[in-house]
Amino acid sequence: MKKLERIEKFEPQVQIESPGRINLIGEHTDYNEGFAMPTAIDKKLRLEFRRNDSDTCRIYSETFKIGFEFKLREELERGTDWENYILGVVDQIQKAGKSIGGFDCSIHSNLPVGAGISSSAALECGIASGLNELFSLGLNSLEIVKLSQQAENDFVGSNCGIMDQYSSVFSKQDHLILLDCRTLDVEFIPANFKNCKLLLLNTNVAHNLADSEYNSRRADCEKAVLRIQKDYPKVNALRDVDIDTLVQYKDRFSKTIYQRCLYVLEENQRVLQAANSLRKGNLQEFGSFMYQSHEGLQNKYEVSCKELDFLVDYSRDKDFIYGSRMMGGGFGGCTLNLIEEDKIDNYVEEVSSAYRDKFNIKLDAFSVLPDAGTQIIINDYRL
Ligand code: GAF
Repeated sequence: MKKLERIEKFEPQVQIESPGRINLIGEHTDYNEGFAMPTAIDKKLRLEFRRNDSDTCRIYSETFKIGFEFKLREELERGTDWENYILGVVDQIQKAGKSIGGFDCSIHSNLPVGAGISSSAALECGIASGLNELFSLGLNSLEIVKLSQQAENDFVGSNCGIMDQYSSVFSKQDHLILLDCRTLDVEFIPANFKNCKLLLLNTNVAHNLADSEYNSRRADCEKAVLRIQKDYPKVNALRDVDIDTLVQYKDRFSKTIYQRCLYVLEENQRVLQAANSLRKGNLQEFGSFMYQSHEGLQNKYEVSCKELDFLVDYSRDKDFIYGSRMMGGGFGGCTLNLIEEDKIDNYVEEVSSAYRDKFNIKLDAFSVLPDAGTQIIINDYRL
């Protein structure tokens, strides 16, 4: 593996737009085969590809001015975090018995990294989609999603669920996905937020427990399922457990494990209730589920952090904010806020200054729109 200082400008043969995602509600439910409500957003990567008729792959981020190159071989060497998202996809493609040649890829981004809006899934799915087109691999969209998730599980070492990759690929403009993470059945719910907008407040912190704690939350849930299965063999995931059944384990599980499971069961219910609120157009009610979700993540699932809690608490007495919660895996990243549009500027100014006073950290704020998943542009006259 070699660092790359720059890449020659080239006419792309394939271009891909690969978006980040938000999740309205349903956090840490995907790997428990439950429900979530994500959508892709109008912040994305643009990846340009061309074949280079060699066995060398060159990847360069025009935005961050970093790059690397590697040679195609059976056993790929591991690199740094962002390199591994790419290498992991190439590795999965090879393991699927598909053959690719050398390629050049340059990447432009307006997607903040480490903000919990899944720049990693955008990168994995963007690379997988681009190589699929460039080398006619014949993968369908669901195969791209699963291969990208597997790349993250195997190569990067994060046992993530399917939500991020699924929404990055399959979203529809101006809609939210009510996603059943077990069956992958979806309902596209119109994102009718009336006079409100979705505002992200980026704490600009990324506590480094994130990966290990994420994997240990998942392991806790799986341990609980194994125990419940002994009495209820049909239980395959927390999705199959109802709250009355869980209560029977209150004294048999540690308090921590019991609380983790309770959070997941409650969050699954909240997603379905919140979907109803949206269908009825009741944004206040929808927002109250966002606050409940945050409380569960903070106190039962314990994946929040003081910076996220501060931002959610700060919003509570503002009648123009209907809901606020941490988003994504946790331990940093963004809060998602459902806020009346004409109040955004003043609120951002106020909360930024309170956040700076408290933590001496600059807050970043940006509103996002639900947008379409992966877009593919093929300049096939060159292929
Ligand atoms: C991360 C993971 F990648 C998702 O699969 C999901 O579990 C999320 O955290 C929490 O809801 O984004």
